Amino acid sequence: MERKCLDFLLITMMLGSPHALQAASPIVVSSVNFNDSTTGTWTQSGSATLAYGDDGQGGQALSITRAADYEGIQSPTGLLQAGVEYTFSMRAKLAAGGPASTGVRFVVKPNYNWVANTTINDTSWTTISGIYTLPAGVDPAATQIYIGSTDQTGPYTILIDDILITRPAAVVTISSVNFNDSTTGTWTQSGSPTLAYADDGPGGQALSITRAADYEGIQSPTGLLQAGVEYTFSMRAKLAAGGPASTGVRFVVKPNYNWVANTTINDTGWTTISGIYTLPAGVDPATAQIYIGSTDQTGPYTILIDDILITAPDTGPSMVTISQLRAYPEPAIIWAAPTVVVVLFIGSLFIGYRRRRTKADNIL
Ligand SMILES: [Ca+2]
Ligand SMILES: [Ca+2]
Repeated sequence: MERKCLDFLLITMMLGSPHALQAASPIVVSSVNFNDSTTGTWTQSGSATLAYGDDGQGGQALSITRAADYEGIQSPTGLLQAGVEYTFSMRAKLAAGGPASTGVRFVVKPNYNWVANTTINDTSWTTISGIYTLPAGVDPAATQIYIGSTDQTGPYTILIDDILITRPAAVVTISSVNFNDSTTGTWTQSGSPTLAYADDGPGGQALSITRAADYEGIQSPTGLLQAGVEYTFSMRAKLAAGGPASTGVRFVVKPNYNWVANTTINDTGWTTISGIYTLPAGVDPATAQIYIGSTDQTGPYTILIDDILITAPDTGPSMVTISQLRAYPEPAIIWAAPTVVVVLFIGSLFIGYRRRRTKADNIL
């Protein structure tokens, strides 16, 4: 009974965060440049002879004299997590006096997956780069990356530099509309355009907006944005055939009518429109609203819009909306106080802050 009276925002504290994660600026997982004549957090693999030499850019590179394909250096274990797409890169070169070319790659244990296998030579540095996601069922704690190289007729020496493992930064999806269900989702009509749905190319629907004024199209709910947060706005847009050959399309944020990511689109292909935005100081977040604006031409014309996505950096504990909560099994309240409530879901622990109920809220 008590539970039905609760009205709170929840913050995910442990597992099972229900918000989507999207790519943003990358986070460095491991970086070794050898300039301090150490292998950093990486360690020797096998019985290679390790030394340091000129890296050609004012620092040091690692020299690996190796007699087997696994000999060189290896990362700490447990560097990688499941379900994350990592980017691996390094520079490599053969030392003079050995084979003229060989294959070099990253190898990920325990499955010995090769990543970015690349032929290098003894004349210049080659950048080796590839992406990798742990296979299903692999225990992330058991994973380890080493540098592998192709066996030749005898031992030989490779030079390695600038090992860099990155992962996408986690972001929270604030608003996402793909129109595939022939609705505008949580967004609503702005002005008096004619809205319709059309083929989006990848097998779904896009929104067709026939508009006669620069503000006509669709708009977000109000109160989507918070002060002091850098949001990324993106969408795809295209002009319908038979209208102008190009026009400007952007996001516009009220109440200050800030333009975000103003981009010229055409009627031949989809253009991705993307930009970052932070509410100006002094704007009441509750009044902020995003709409899609477009440049007036000589008369009304039609634009196609798809894949609107508003994201914010995931700063760790994050807000969960009531509608997301309702997708969870019955929660169990394990502790509550006037302003804080702790709720246990299956596999997840949440701490929420009670707030005043508003008309728009759904009650659990
Ligand atoms: Ca270096
Ligand atoms: Ca779509």
